[in-house]
Amino acid sequence: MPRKTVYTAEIDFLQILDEEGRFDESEGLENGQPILSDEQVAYLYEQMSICRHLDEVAFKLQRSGRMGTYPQNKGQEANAVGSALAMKKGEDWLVSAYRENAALFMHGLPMHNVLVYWMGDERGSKVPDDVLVTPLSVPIGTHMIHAAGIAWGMKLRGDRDRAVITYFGDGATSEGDFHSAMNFSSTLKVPLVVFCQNNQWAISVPREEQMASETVAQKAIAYGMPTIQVDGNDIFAVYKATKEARERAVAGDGPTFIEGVTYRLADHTTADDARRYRSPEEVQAWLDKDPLIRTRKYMVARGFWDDEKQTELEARTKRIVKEVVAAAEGIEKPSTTDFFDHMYAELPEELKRQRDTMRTSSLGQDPSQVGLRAEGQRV
Ligand SMILES: Cc1ncc(C[n+]2csc(CCOP(=O)(O)OP(=O)(O)O)c2C)c(N)n1
Ligand SMILES: [Mg+2]
Repeated sequence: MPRKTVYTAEIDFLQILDEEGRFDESEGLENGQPILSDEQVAYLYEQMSICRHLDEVAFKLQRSGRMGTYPQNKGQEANAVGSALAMKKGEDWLVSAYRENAALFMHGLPMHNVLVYWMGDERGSKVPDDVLVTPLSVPIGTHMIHAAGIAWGMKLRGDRDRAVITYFGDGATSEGDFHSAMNFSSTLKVPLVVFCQNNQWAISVPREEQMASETVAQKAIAYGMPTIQVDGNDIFAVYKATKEARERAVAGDGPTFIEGVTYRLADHTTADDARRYRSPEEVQAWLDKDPLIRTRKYMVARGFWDDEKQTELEARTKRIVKEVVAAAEGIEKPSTTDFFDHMYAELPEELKRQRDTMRTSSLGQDPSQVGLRAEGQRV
């Protein structure tokens, strides 16, 4: 019996706005107009700029001891904003990892929540009830199962015109949870957009060492999921692919995989020094593909952006971020007995005793007050 081919596959790559700011009309127009209006592009540019500046300020906060660890989003903003615009605010759920700040802000997460979280305060995870965003998730891949579950819930309840998007990194695709989420969501045909931010690195492990497959997108083929690779620094390509994926999801056609090819321009987190494992040439090549520069070139070429508008935006961005930092740092200090109050519905007797001891001992006091009292006693 001659062998026969039982399966063949191809992966499309979508790019609409290239790094020179050139626009591909064959993919980028709808009814003769760009798929993103000039107002939408300006809005996304502003969101990316705010996110970028927040990153820079967060880095300084960490370096000056005012924040714990922080993972910069720098370079990956187009993946976040292009996809967030394609999802429906207030209807769809965003289930993210930790490098999609701009998407979360666009869907209503107060910006200071993110800073509070990275300042080590769990109240940063308290998302307002009307914001359909899950808390930041650092355990790699675990949140993807929650995303599949939320989408399954939508399907079981018969929700109309609602979907879920989950974000994760290239490294997350090596986790078992990724595969569980892929399998459940595709077999159950849930309304999910599975969005991989392929930023080429999982801390110090490059993509080529992380996986033997040429693309991340092809992993979805094994799960029978439609899949596409897009230029993740191109807001148009990201928006278009996500919009199509969402349409498929709400039509009942199940999940779609999107690989947004991008680059982590900063260190993995403030606890990392990427210069130890990657070359300046590699970083420079990606700096040239920066989504903000590219979008700005497009706006200038279309005639709705100039240096004056840029200066105005920079001033506005600085003002916004300053207010966000003040809000984050101004939050009421947590009490050292909080963990007793929120762990149990009914606190066991022994723990009650421990809590009360804690409250009356110096350990339970605001450290600055303890210092003052100690000083006073010396006098
Ligand atoms: C379950 C789990 N294992 C290991 C880690 C440690 N860790 C933190 S980030 C990271 C790499 C993640 O890489 P990727 O998924 O590509 O996301 P990126 O940080 O590049 O955005 C690892 C292994 C973790 N947070 N959770
Ligand atoms: Mg990565």
